[in-house]
Amino acid sequence: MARQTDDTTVVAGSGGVVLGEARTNHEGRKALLLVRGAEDTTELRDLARTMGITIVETVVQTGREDPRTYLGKGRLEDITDERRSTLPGHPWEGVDLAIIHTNATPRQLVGVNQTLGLEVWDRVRLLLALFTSHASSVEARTQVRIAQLQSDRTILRELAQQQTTGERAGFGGGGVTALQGVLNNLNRELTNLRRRQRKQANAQREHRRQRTRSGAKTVGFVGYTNAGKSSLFRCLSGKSVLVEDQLFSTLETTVGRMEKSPRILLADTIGFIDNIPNATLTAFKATIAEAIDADLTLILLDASDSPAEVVRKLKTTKREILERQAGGDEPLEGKRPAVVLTKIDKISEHQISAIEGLVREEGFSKPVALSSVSGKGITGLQSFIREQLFGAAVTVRIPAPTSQNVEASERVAADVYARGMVEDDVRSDNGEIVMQVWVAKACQAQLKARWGERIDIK
Ligand SMILES: Nc1nc2c(ncn2[C@@H]2O[C@H](COP(=O)(O)OP(=O)(O)OP(=O)(O)O)[C@@H](O)[C@H]2O)c(=O)[nH]1
Ligand SMILES: [Mg+2]
Repeated sequence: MARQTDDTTVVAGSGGVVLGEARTNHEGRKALLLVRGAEDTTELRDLARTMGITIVETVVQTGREDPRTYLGKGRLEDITDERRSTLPGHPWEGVDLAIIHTNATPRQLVGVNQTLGLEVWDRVRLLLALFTSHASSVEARTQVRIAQLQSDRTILRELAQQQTTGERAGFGGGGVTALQGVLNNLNRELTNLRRRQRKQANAQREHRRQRTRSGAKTVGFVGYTNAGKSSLFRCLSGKSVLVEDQLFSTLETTVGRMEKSPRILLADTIGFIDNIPNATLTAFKATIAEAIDADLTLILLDASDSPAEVVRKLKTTKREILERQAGGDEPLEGKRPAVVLTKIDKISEHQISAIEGLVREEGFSKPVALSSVSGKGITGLQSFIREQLFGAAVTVRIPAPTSQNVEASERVAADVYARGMVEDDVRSDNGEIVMQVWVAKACQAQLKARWGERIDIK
């Protein structure tokens, strides 16, 4: 999708709400942040910083949002005047972007763009730009592009609407027909991308099915962006994935085996963020599915967030999982997600217990608390995962074979491997086998029924 065609990159009208496959690197850009009322802008600033964009000034206007221009026409005109009169060295010099703090309507995006003559983003367009610059796999690029085209389409429709009602002059001189042409191209690309995404999702589902058939179990990591999912994944799998102190470093799902437990697969995936419109979120559903439809879903919470924030994120994540399970085609048969508290090296024991209490109040069992940096709690989590998936560990003893059944021991051992997860396998000279195995109660019963005297499970 590095391809850049004239028909997808569209600068709408003068100044331009830039649509389509525009630049992917925004490092070094300067922006004005437009805020209505007393809103907390921390998250948006973090997102901008992640992309290397400097917010040179925050323009705040009290009162209610203007449906057409967000800040109000007067205020926008003041900004334009100030921009025109900036002298060299002024902080506004080189500003080529205005960011609306919240999710704006297409009408507001077009309105602000027309008055300021600057490229305009709202929160969603900022997220999409960030996703675009972080997307490295075909899967991630496909979903990001779908989300972006959907968002562009709403703006094109707004422009078409304004033309029809005479609010706006022709589009790039070509009028309604040119605009329709652009919309048609966009729709065609969307159809192709959706087909591709369906294929990818089917292939992914087939992979999952094969893994299940081979007896492997999957653990999915779900949580907000920056919760520490990739760090934990790296800790448990030894596989290197991108870990960064920035939002949305991970955009696709990586599956790896848990170290020393080859039959346990871990799925690291994209994180959540608040207030993403459904249309945008839908594009990422296939990716998150891997983690949510897992045999065991772990909700990761950054324990160094404030307690109120931890609870809020837990509630949202839980709701997302339940919604997804209800709407999914593979119901989870009563599998309950478990909670993991991350980054406990950053807080005190006292704070950890307080957060554990809050998690339990939300109806979860005691969370596993750990740090991927200090390593504390990691073995605890490994045991927890094995126990959840395979039941408690048992000692399986296969007595030395008698002269009548020389091969039998190997057959029994192979069956144990097939049903459970063998951690330790000691073979004595006389042919006796003793293994440590994580195996579900039902499978233990099957083993006993099948092999009788030839197996001993404790
Ligand atoms: N102190 C401390 N920092 C951690 C720990 N785990 C992760 N971090 C840091 O938190 C930041 C985010 O970690 P990631 O593992 O990339 O988080 P993520 O959930 O995969 O984030 P996205 O992929 O962006 O959604 C990084 O700077 C990590 O170094 C931990 O246990 N302790
Ligand atoms: Mg990650």
